[in-house]
Order: sequence, then C-alpha cells, then structure tokens
Amino acid sequence: MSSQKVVMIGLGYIGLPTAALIANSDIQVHGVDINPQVVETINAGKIHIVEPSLDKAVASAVAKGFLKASTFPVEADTYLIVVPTPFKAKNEPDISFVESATKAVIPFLKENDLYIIESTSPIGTTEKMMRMIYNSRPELTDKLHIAYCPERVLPGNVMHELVYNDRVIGGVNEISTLKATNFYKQFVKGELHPTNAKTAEMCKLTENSSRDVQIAFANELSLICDKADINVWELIRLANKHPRVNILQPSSGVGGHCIAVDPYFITSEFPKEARLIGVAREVNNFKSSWCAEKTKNVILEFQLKNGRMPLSALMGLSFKPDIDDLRESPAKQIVEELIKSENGDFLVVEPNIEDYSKFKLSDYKDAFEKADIIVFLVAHTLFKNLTFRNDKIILDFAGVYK
Ligand code: SAJ
Repeated sequence: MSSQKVVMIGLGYIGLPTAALIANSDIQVHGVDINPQVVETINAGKIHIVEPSLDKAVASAVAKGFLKASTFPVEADTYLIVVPTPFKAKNEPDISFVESATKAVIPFLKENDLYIIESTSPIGTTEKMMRMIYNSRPELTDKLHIAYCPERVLPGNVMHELVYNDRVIGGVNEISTLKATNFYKQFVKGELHPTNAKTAEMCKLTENSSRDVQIAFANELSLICDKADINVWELIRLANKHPRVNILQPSSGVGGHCIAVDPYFITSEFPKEARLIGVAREVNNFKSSWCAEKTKNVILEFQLKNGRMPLSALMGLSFKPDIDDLRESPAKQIVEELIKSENGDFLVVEPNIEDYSKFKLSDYKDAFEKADIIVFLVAHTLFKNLTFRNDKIILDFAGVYK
C-alpha cells in the first residue's frame, strides 16, 4: 500500500471512474463533489451515473476503504481537477468550475505537491491556474508540479479505456511532466506521451474537432445524396473500399458533451483561423434542423395524399446508439421541434430509458407496428431487429437499415 493521497475534485462521468480506478490500485482517494447526494451515494458504495462495470469498481474501492467522498477537499499530495467546462453565451468556454476547484485546493497545497487538470480546457488554462496558485501562495512559487492530462475515454467503455488508452501529459516544466507521468504510470497501461501543457490542452481539442469535421463531411454527403437520389450509406461503404479513404457515418446530428462542444473552444479563440472547424459545427447542427424539416414535409405530403394526419414513430432520443445519455442530443432536439410544431401525431421511443419527464415513451415494437411513418433518429441495436416494411414510410436518418 502506498502512502500517497489523492484529492479528486469532480465525481462525474470521468472523475468517478478515475477515482475508483486509482483507489483500486490501493492509493487513498478523497473524492470531492459539490452535490451532497452524489457524495452520499458514493460513500454507500453506489453510483449516480450509468457506465458498465463502474458499480463494481466503486463498491470495491469504498469497501476496501480507499475511496471516500466529501463536499470538501483535505490535505493530500496529488490534486486532480476533473470538473466540467461548460459554455457561456456566444459559445465561449466557461472555466469558472476549474477556477473554483483550484481555489478550493489552494489552502492545502505544500511544496512538491502535484496538481493536474484533466477537464477539457481552452489553451493556456493550466498556466493561468499556475499563476493564480502562485499569486495567492507566493512562497510555493516553482515548488509545485503542475500539469495537464486530458482523458479520452468513450462513454460506455470508460473502465477499459481509462486503463488501456494512451495519454498525453503536458507539464508547465519538464519536472512537472515527469512527476505527472510517474503518477499515471501506477494505474494506466497505455503509453504515456510527454509534452508541454499548451500542446496537451490543444491535443484534446484537436481530437474531438477532428472527429467533428469528419462527421460533418459524412453529414454533408448525406444532404447531397438526398438531393441526388443516391443511397449515402452504400456510397460511403463503396468509397471506403479505397485504401486511403475512411469516411465516418452520417447521423441526425452530432451530440454529447464533447464533440458537439469542444470545437468551440478553438473557434471562440481563433475565429479567423479556425474556419473549417467552425463550418463543420454549422454543418452538423444544420443536419438536425434538416432532419426535422424533412420529417415535417413527409408528414404534410402524407396528409395531402391520404386526407388524414399520419401517426409518426420517432425512434431514439439519446445522443448516440445504445446509451441513455440525452446531453446535447440532436435526436431529442428534433423530437422537441416536431412536437412543438403540432404538425402530426407522434409516438416517442427510447428503449434505454424507462421514464422521461418531457414526453410519454412508447414501446419500440408497438410504435413501429402502429405508425405510418417511422423516423429513425438513433441507430440503437434493438431497432436493427425490426424488419423493414414496404407499407410504411421510413426516414432512416441514423442508418439502421444501411
Ligand atoms: N457520430 C456520427 N457519426 C459517426 C460517429 C459519431 O454522427 O460516424 C455522432 C454520434 O452519434 C454522437 C456524436 O457523434 O452524436 C459523438 O459520438 P462519439 O461516439 O463520436 O463520441 P463521444 O462524444 O461519445 O466521445 C468522444 C470521443 N472522442 C473521439 O472519438 C475523438 C472520446 O474518445 C472522448 O473521450 C470524448 O469525446 C470526450 O470526453 O471528449
């Protein structure tokens, strides 16, 4: 057992799995969250988020006494900042949670401590936090180890990826990079790549922006193919037979709290230079409005042709297949837009959620059976078992039948 002690600020989708992983490596972890209910749940060995294998990891870390949660930090030797970085108006990043988390640990810091930010952050945040720390504790100037180390885990596979993904670690100086690398070595099996803090910050933003731009290309193709009456799924499959082409899949838009958000960290700071990144965001956002408009038009055509309002099944609410996460979900946005338009009768389906406060949810098989128009918004695996029907109008925005 090590005598090391870690304070983890933020026990959400990334903080809690990371805290559990570290604690299960027999390192003492004191987790901090502003939400007392979250703290209570974790101290009871339970979890407040859906993520495979996380329940077991937290239960064992708490039972062994290596993970404790609280609403306040304590003295430790390593401090990890894993809090959200949301948005202010005009798509500008808001680092106030990182700032307040840092302020909360400043009184506990002592010589040789390690302070690491994992939260997705605009370029320069780590150095800004360093200046803030040294301004309020000048006696510690250059005596702390300060680094940025972004996470890259995929929701749904977090516990595996936390251990096996490579990581980029950027310190404010070489010794900080080295100390942070030695810390992660204790529980990460992927390779640890050293760099400086700014490059590590930009690397995180680059990874997600790169995926956003590539998805925008696929979504743009889907708009072109709709006009040209070409099956976009077949087109992409065939283009990908080229040895150096690898196009991603079109969708009803890009959602989640990472890919649909992080590119703005670049565009807000570099509006003149980040043109492609900005347009990709616009294309992906436009794709969702386009899906809503297309559905409204098909409903109208049905009404004109049949002299009655059709029943439409809106299939899927989550931001991507086979999860229950609705954050920044394009499917949810499209459903809200259609229901608000009062242009049709709708059955809303999300098989990964039992109840949803905003709309009554229908069983996916019943909805498929009853509806005249089927609108696939998310390619859930369950939907793929529904046999294609020629007697229904099917709008497959998600590629269920690709
Ligand atoms: N999507 C498409 N077409 C595709 C792939 C995805 O439209 O071909 C859509 C999805 O439906 C979803 C959105 O993109 O709406 C994002 O889904 P995702 O699976 O691409 O990514 P996330 O948001 O779950 O996780 C991403 C990952 N980043 C990259 O793959 C570069 C993950 O590794 C990061 O850790 C995570 O963001 C994060 O926390 O930043």
